[in-house]
Amino acid sequence: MLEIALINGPNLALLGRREPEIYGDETLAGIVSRLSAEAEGLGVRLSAFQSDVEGELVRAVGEAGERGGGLIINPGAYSHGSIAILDALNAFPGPVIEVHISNVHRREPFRRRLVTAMGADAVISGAGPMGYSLALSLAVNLLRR
Ligand code: CA2
Repeated sequence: MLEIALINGPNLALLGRREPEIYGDETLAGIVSRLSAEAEGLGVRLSAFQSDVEGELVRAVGEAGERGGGLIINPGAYSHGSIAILDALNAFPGPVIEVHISNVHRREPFRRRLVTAMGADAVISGAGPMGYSLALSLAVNLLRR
């Protein structure tokens, strides 16, 4: 069965607990269980990983690449500066969709620079937690193309 890896970066474990006006009120566990059900409906398997540590995210991208399939990643604040994550995304063999829950273009200017997005096939920003569902459907579509 095809696998889609969902990787979330720093502070995303706080989802649903603080700043709901920016990030919505769904918890990360809620997003993962909703997405797992959606993945099952699409005939793919979802794996999920979250870390606040850059190196662990790099490793998780590499390991997902070894398993094959697609990748949905929200690198959190590392999106704005991590060349290590960018390099890992560039080495990922399958489709990569970068998700930002908030519209980074409507926030502080430093959030507009998306370093890691150079390694993504598509970027979804500002769709709220629903952005993960859009990314799942796109990743599956790209994998089956
Ligand atoms: O919009 C996004 O998804 C971001 O990747 C979220 C990052 C932020 O640094 C990026 O610029 C945009 C921050 C994630 C922090 O998540 C929190 C969730 C709830 C409460 C506090 C932080």
